[in-house]
Amino acid sequence: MTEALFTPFSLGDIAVKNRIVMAPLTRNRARAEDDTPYALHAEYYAQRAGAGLIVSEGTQISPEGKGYAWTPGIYSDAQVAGWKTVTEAVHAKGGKIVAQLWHVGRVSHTSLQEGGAAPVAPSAIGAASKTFDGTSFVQTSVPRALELDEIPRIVEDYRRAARNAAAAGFDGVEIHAANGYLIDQFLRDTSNARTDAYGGSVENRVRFLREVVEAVMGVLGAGRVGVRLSPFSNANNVGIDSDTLATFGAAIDVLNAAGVAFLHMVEGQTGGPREWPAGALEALRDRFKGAYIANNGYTRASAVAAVASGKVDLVAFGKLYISNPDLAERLAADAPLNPLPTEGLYGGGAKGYTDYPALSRTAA
Ligand code: 8OZ
Repeated sequence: MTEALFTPFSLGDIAVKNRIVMAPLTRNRARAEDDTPYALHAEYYAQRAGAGLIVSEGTQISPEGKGYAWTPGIYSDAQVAGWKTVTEAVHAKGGKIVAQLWHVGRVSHTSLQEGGAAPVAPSAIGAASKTFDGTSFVQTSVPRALELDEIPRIVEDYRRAARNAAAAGFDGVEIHAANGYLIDQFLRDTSNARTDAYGGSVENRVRFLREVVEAVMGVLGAGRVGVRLSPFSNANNVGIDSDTLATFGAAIDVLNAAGVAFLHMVEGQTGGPREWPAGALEALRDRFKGAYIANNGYTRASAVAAVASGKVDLVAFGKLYISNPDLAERLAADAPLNPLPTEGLYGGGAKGYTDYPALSRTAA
């Protein structure tokens, strides 16, 4: 029998050939002069088009949204042209790909910001986290708090990014609201100390998420928009909200009201232990009405079981997709996997990026 993991599905208006998702992976290989993806990226993503859905690496919606050296953007015409070569290559191989829209907020450094400016965040609270400035890992800079009248400008940056994603031929977008970046910084009371309409109560802290979702949906339609959350993760030292279930329950209610196509959940600590207070993940998962993509430490067996349970619609694999370009095909064949990579993760060129072997037809 065919396990449900290998059967087609529709996330809103995005029809996929299987339930295997390539998770977003920051690889820091954009062209240094203009943060643009190019032919190398097209080859990399096309190699991975056996996934039902690819979520692109985080792509900054504006220069201000950048937090690391050599991450790609989606705000300039050159970037749109670069991404177009990527989406065409993926589509030519029968894959689907959404753009992950990213603003890092405070997880940045003055050396990465235009004019050496301070990064922006809901509040002027620094994160005990590091970023990569192109030479070394450096402590992130203390941000400045956004003025109330600047927030609409950032929402507009998301709207422009959504238009650009459509122009570049993406099948949709994933709004990155996880891992301690800007939207997550607004959600949590550890990083948001605002006293205006965007801080304080849970309703106020989910306001920015709602406005971003509505702006992006207005461009693409809700059926092509998803959101990534990581309620139990302390990624980038964002801090654990004082009432995770209330805050993220309200965030999920925003997604339900908007009718977004999918929720992509980092289950537990990002890239770490699958830990959460008993029942809390399940409560949030079951609260969401659209397609649920589970992520974090899944194996073939646990992914098969999760989708078979009917509680999970798709499973996203990150690390395994680095060294197994044909991961979906290997899982379907129950074939051996290449070992996890130990170098070449961030920065560089083809080495450790597009040079991982696929199974030969005969071996399969
Ligand atoms: C690893 C290195 C840099 C960025 C995330 C976008 O955690 C990232 C990221 C991961 O969501």
